[in-house]
Amino acid sequence: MSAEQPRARRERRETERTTAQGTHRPSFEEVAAAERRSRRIRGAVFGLIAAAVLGAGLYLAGGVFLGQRDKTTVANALPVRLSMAGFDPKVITARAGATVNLDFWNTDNAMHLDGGGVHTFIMDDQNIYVKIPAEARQAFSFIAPTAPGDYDFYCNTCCGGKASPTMHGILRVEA
Ligand SMILES: [Cu+2]
Repeated sequence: MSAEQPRARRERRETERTTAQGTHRPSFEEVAAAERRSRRIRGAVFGLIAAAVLGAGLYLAGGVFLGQRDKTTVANALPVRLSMAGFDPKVITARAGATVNLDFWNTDNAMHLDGGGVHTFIMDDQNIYVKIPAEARQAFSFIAPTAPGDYDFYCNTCCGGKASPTMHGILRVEA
C-alpha cells in the first residue's frame, strides 16, 4: 500500500463531485416545486396517521361504550369483568358447596398485543380453566369448595401470567 493511492482516490472523487454539480444546478422554481411537493406529502402522511390513531382509539373505546358491559346475560349470575386492569370484582364471595354462577365479560379487544385480548379464569386447586376471548361474554358455573377460606384465581394469558399480581382474585368461601 503506497501513500499515493488514497490521495489519488480522493482527488478523483472531488473531480466527480464538481462535475456532478456542474451538470445539474436546480433552478429556484425547481427547488420551490420540490419543497411544495414534500410539504404536500408530509401533510397527507400526517392526515393518514391522525386518522389511524383516531380510528384505533374509537375501536378500543368501542368495547367499553358499545359493549353494554353492565347488562347481565345470565340470570342470577355475577358479572365479572376481565381486562388488562384485572378482575372486577377482585373478590367473589360464595357459600360453601354452593353453585357459583359467573358471567365473564372481557372488555379488551383482539388488538391488544398482550395475549391478543384473551383472558383466562384459572383455579388450579379446583381444576378450573376458562378462556374468555376478546370482547366476549361467557357464562360459567361451578361448585364452590366445601371448606371455607380464600381461594386464589388468576389469568395466565396477559400481564406476565400467574407471576404477575395484576390478574389475581379471590374466591371467598363462607360457611
Ligand atoms: Cu388477563
